[in-house]
Amino acid sequence: MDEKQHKLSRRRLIAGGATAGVALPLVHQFVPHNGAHRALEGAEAATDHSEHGAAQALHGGGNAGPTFRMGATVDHGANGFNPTEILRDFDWGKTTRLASGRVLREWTLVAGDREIEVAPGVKYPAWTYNGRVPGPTLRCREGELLRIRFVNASEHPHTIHFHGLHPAEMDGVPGMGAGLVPSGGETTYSFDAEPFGVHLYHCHAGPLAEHIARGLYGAFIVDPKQGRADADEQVMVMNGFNTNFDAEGNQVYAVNTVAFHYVNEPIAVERATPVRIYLVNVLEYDPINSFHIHANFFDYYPTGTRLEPSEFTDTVVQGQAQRGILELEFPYDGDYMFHAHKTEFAELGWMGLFRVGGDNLQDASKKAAYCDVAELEERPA
Ligand SMILES: [Cu+2]
Repeated sequence: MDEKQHKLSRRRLIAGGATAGVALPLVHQFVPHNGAHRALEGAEAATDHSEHGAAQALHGGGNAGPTFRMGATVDHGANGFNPTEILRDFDWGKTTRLASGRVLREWTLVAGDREIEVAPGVKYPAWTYNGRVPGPTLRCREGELLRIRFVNASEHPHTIHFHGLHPAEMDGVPGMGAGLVPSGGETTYSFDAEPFGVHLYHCHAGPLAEHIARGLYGAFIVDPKQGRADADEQVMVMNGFNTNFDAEGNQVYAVNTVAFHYVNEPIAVERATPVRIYLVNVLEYDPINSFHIHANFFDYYPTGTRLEPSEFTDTVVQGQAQRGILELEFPYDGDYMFHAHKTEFAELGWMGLFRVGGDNLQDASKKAAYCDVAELEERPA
């Protein structure tokens, strides 16, 4: 394709949401091959705001700047959820003690249809659990009895399929137990909380790929009986949006739905303090996803089902429905990127920053102190 055509396509991706409410009519293959992103709206904004430091300057998207407009953010109010809140929002449900002494933990999940903004100006007609994507992070403790009332307020039939150990009739798939729950219908899933680990739930109606891709999924965490050590706990659901509905890859990638959200609002963490990330990959239409942290390493517990880590690394790869727990501490203050090390995904939104130790490194004078080499003394070689 020629450059003009190329640029037009990219512009449609970036600004297309201005036409709002409809899927973006762009051709997927234009996206991954656009290595040298031109000085579109985004790059200009990044240049304008360069004095604000790393959050803007380190953005993906090639030399000229980001893929999406920098400085712009989505309307979290209209979306009805904010990824900064989703990050540390664990839904423990409502508990009662049964006569046997056992804990019964209950939730209600309501499926619905809702347009959400997944990148600045990019609207997507999502299907949601409890009005958000990802759905609520359901959290419980090993051995409890769980009961999930599912109400289908969407116009389409859906289910909830949980990963975990349970009888076939509680599996949330068509043709078994309650099977497909029609629009306006409801059912209740009930099973034991096992095994401990980080799991997920998602709709299992067909066509399955679309029912997942539209947003019907969430993290499901079962704590070990003895609990886990104190940490700054976070949940990251890696997802994407096939905004042109061709079922070939995605045009927007993210953790917790909104492209570049944690670049615009870095995740504040304390130095030398344990951080535990429950990482889940639900990405549809792409075979793999990954998580990479800069300038640090983490202990990795695949599926979180063992108490000893399998690996000490800075990068982990997950296929769809793979998940795990990452434990790490940040030894130094500053801003540290994390992103898919499938760099195509990073440039299309799957990127964020941890901000360690507050805003001190965003002070422009401090930055100049170590960036400016002009005043260094000359010395003989
Ligand atoms: Cu569904």
